[in-house]
Amino acid sequence: MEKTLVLVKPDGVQRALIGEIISRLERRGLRLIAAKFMQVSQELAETHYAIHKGKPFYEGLIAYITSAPVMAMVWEGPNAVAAVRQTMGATRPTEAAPGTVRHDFGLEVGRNLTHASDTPENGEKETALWFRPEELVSWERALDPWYFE
Ligand code: DAT
Ligand code: MG
Repeated sequence: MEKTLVLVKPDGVQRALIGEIISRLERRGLRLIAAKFMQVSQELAETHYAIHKGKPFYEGLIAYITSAPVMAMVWEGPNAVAAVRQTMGATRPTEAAPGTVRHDFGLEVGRNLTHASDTPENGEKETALWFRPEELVSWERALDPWYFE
């Protein structure tokens, strides 16, 4: 089953949007397999965003993600990566489609509320970066056959 790492970033936590964001993913039919509320270390932030090192927004991005706790989660399901990216919307809230999290709650790219893995490979890599294997819960929902064909 495809996995994706989802973060409710510090602005989402401070604005009390954790429940709203989880609710949207639950209603979509995705299955939660791991979650923790945590303060992100400088080291984890730098590893997670290593691909953006050197870009003009990098320092601000690291400061943002470490500025308050985040809600880190792993969700799984068929096409979980694409489904969650779609639910979150485009990186810039002003380019995100109406009905997406970033559109409905955001204004600026530097306060875009969530992270979601961008490929299935990164879903696996980011899951391994943020969670220990024993923190992942393998389970079946009674309603899985009504969400997953
Ligand atoms: P996404 O979070 O949609 O996967 P990304 O991986 O390209 O986007 O960038 C990671 C984060 O960095 C993004 O959520 C917000 C910030 N960011 C990206 N591009 C930016 C830009 N041009 N100016 C400011 N912040 C930016
Ligand atoms: Mg990204």
